[in-house]
Amino acid sequence: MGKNLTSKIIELHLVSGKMIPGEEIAIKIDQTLTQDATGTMVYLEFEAIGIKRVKTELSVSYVDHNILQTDFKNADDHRYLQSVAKKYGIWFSKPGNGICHQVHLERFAVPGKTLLGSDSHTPTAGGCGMLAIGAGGLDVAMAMAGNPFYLKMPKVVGIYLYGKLNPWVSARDIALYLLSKLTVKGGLGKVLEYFGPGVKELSVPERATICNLGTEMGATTSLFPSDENTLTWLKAQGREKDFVKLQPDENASYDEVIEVDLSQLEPLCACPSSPDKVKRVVEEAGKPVSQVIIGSCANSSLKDLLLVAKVLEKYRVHPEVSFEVNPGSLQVLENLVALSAFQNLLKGGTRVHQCGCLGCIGMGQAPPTQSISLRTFTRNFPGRSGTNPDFVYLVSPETAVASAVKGVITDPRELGEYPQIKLPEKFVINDSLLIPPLPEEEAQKVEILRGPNIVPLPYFDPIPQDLEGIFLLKVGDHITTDHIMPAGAEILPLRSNLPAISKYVYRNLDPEFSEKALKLKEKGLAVGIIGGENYGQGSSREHAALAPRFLGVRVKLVKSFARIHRSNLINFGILPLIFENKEDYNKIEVGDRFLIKNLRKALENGSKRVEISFKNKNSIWALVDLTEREKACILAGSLLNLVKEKSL
Ligand code: MIC
Ligand code: SF4
Repeated sequence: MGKNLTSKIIELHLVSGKMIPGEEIAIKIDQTLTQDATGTMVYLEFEAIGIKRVKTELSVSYVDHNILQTDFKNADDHRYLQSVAKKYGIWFSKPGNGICHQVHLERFAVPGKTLLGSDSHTPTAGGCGMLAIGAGGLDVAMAMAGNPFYLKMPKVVGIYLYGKLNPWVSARDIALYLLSKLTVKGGLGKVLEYFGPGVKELSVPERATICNLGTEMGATTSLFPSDENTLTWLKAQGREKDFVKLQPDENASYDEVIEVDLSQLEPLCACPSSPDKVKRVVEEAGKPVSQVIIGSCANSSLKDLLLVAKVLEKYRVHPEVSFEVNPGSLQVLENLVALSAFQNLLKGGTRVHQCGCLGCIGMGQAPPTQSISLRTFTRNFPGRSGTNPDFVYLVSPETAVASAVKGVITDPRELGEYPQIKLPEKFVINDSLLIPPLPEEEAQKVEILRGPNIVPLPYFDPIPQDLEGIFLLKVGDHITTDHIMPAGAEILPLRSNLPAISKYVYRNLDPEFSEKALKLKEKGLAVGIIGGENYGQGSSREHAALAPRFLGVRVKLVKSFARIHRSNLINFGILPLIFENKEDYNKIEVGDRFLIKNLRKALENGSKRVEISFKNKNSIWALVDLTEREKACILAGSLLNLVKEKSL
């Protein structure tokens, strides 16, 4: 049997380990990206590692999330990030230049290279044939310092595409279809690799939409081959020199194959409040909508906005609807203008925002109470929009604009003939908001600019021999990092201030959590959390590990973990345990006092299970599924401690 493309790229980057699914491997990282909301912490960590200049081929620091400057905090972060980029040899993408994943696809993605990003949607670059993986900030800082990235060798699922999409059905619908099959955890431990005759029907930005949404399936990453369409994209970007043809072998083997007949798909939507609550748009049709937004790293490319502009050539936005556009990048915006399509957006009744994440992460654009908001965003987790409860649907740009003009959820096929969209052979390119790295000599002289909200990381103590504490919170399945560490305009500016942001941990599940946890910490007791399946799905934010750790959380006992969150827990010394017997979940209550005796010894001796005993009930067993490297990290208290111990 031949090799699939994922294995080929991994093989070329393999630093250690065997490429057997489930085994730990380490791969060389060629490029990194950070965004501002995770980036300040990444660079504080990078500074703590103490390297003079990044060791990657290319590293980019984007500012796209925290772009509302309601006081000094976000502005100080931007200034800090720019000065760090200058000092350490990093590209800097200024606020207004666009969403990291869209800009990376346009200006930097290279087929066959590896990319590690401190954002869960980093796999978007898989649309350009890159092996692009989302990770916690510390892993990205380590990669910038020249270390390999450790992960479990994923299974490779081949997604065989054939047939042709019908008019008004688009890349988003392919992803929604897969979400309906795989659900938010179906991709765990897997790479989704697309192949088959249907691949050539999709342009790079369409492929990027599909790869982007693989994150919502829990996939490690998603990947398309690099072919004629990739060359067309790179040529349009003036980057044909970056092109390499990459294909799986003819008879490539996959761990599993899913077939998708593109011609059978129809417009789909993800209903409130999970990306996998997928229905046909016709099933929801007729419900009034108050807000419709085109944006996010999933669906705000030039093709998406040209489609919207074409529709608005003929129709006007319904008077009861706020129709908003957040262009994915400055390049998208500038090309819309150059192609005279921008005018149609304005004439049709669009409210245009700056390029960036905005409402996707609750930075503005909260919808009105008890009303439906349709978005081409990535996730519709409860309350993420900023309004609580919210009723957010995820849809294609086609469905979004059709609903915006009709005022009710509408199957876009009702709009009649599908407009012809042609992307320019050469995009207008303007890199004026993209600052290249300084030469080394000049860079050394740069002073890093900090503001009062940028607080250095505290010391995290090693795990004790006997871990004694209280289970302070019990949650169900599919808890997201938005539940653990909410985002939004109020909280995001605190990303570089751990003591301040930790006050919001689990805020929507238990408003008093942080106070209660700190009290236990003062008494010398550890805090434990009980969770269900796929615990920690969603974003890569390491604050969802860091902030609980700051509050004294030392152990999380769940049925299963999402990949990035699990790594973040380990990086910051929180012990991830799995119920040996899932039924035991029902036996533990909030407030139970627990003891794990001789924990250090158990970890040092390589025990695969530990006993958790209670004062008032029978003890239970939990699985310790940690590699040697991960164990060392937990014992040291954090990966940073470990790195420092090693360099002494
Ligand atoms: C998200 O979409 O949830 C974010 C905001 O981009 C996060 C990163 C963050 O929390 O800063 C992600 O997806 O990793
Ligand atoms: Fe930004 Fe939303 Fe994409 Fe996250 S998912 S990077 S918040 S646009």
